[in-house]
Amino acid sequence: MKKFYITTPIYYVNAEPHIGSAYTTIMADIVARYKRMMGYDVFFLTGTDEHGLKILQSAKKKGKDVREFCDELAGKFKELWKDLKITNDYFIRTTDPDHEETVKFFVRKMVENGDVYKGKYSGWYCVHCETYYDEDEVEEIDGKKVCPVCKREVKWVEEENYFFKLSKYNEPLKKLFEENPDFVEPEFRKNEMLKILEKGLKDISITRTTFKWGIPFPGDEKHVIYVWVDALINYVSALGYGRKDSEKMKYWPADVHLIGKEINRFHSLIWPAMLMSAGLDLPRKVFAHGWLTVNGQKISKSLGNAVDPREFVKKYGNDVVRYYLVRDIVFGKDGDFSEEKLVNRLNADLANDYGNLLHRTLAMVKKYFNSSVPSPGKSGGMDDELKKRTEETVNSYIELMDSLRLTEAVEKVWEYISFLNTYFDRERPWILAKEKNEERLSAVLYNTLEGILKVAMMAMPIMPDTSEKVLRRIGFNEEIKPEPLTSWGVLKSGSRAIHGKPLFEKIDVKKLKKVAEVKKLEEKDNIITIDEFGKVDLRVAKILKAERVEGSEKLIKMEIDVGELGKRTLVGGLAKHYTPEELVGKLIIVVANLKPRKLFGIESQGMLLAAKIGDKMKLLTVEGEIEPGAKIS
Ligand code: ME8
Repeated sequence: MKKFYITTPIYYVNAEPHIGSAYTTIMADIVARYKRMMGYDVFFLTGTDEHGLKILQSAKKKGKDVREFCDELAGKFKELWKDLKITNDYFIRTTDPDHEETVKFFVRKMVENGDVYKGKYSGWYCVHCETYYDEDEVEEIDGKKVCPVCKREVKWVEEENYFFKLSKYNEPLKKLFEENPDFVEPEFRKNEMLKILEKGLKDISITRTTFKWGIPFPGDEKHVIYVWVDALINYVSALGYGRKDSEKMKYWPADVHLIGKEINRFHSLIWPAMLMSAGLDLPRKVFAHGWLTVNGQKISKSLGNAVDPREFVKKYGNDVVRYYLVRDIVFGKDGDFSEEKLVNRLNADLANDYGNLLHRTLAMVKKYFNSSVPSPGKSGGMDDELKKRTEETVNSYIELMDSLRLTEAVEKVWEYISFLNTYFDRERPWILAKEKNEERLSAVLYNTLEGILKVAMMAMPIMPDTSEKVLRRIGFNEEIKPEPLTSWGVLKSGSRAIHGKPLFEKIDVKKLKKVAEVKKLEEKDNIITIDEFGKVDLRVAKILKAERVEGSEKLIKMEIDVGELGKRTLVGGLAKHYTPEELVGKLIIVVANLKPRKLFGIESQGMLLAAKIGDKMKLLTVEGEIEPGAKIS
């Protein structure tokens, strides 16, 4: 069996997954499912990138232990992929001990090959991109040096580091690009790489000494391995390279590394050079897709537009989101995600073109053939054209999918759906029924069903649940293999067809816009619903003990009694307004169901309420005596 190995980038666990990471993973899943359908032995890898300064800083900011922080976020990625029905064969984490073993083995190979030396590094560093830059690479905004990719401020770094002789591989890389013109796609992305090679590659620093959150450099444990070197090796460590359990290395080299455009240089230049140094085969292709914006804006947490794909999956269904992404965002180019466009696609392509075709065909099979798939009948009308068109569509679909032109492949399928609708309209089965021309009636319905079978199969990698449903409805219950796609007349006459409900429900775009407008107004006026308010658990609490937090000018640590909820520790910024003695015995109001957070290493289990104006601050309390734990409503 022919093998096929596809990877996504391993995502940083500094934040929760969003529509951008979901996009790459869904596209990779489409390719993986397609290859499996075509009979390949597929290995599909995704995972998380967990070392380096960026992750360490993110964990610290949240007051969390870095390992726990990574566990939590890696879990969120895994969960999301499960919800999105991603069919990855393995999920790698760079904190896995197995990965560490492979990374050390790999780096030792590079050292043995004479490609690593000690030197002094000085230059700019972007923590967000975990990338080194030369003086002529950084940009300047408002007098500050910023990263050319993410535009965040860069830091000056001076360290004694180990270097990798990347410059030694400049010529071999040029040769690789010459001999494999499709090594990097799309072509304009390849040209960007060729320009870098023309300029000439410089050696790169591959270790850090100023923090410890990484894999120790073999032989000199003061250093940790640079996070990108550690991360790239995931593609072979997931297969067991350099370890006892290396039988999965049969999948190497990767057939495609699917990535976003901003990390192309790492995958198309640095990674192949590392592989040459370690004496491993090179990946067959790096495909760098474009960037998604949301309603025309860059996806960013600070803009608050980091779309959670689950929201849309819940509202419209997984298959609809997958279809929209592959159809509307031309694979390889930048594109924009918008709910309105998604709904338009749902209404036009899915409910109208596809759903209606199935619905009206099955309605007639039910009416005239008692829901049993009719016989192929007598050939005539546009039948030959339909067969020719089917063959052409299937052939170009296969060619386009194989060359990762995913959007074009889907377009071809929908052009074919359009043709099937024309066929149905021109052959007018309702007239054939009236005329009692049973032979032609059964032929037209059979052929349309057979066409729908091809559609369902071609759409299988994109909309797996819908395709399964459609196949069941048209009476095709066999195993999915390439043959039913490439040969005509596969449906068995007499099998049971199921009419059922429409495949997709249409959405009223006008209503959707109104809902969005109301939501915007509410957000603007800070209006919340009674349900949202109801989520806040406000309670009366009694302060039992209070003391200043050492090292902090503002904070006071308190022990409070919240009645039925028990005793708790609370940390509040009260030190400039109250002495600890004044606080003891007071009845205060607290938010009792706030997620605990750490302040100065102390876990605060709630928040107290106080009124504040200028420098003045007064605690909220209750009139008269009441038991601690009393609910406020
Ligand atoms: O770069 N549009 O991880 P990362 C499309 N850990 N794709 C997007 C996107 C957007 N707006 N935002 C993110 C890293 N992506 C490294 C990779 S690999 C050895 C190490 C996708 O969490 C896209 O695939 O920053 C991009 O390359 C990747 O997420 C970056 O993920």
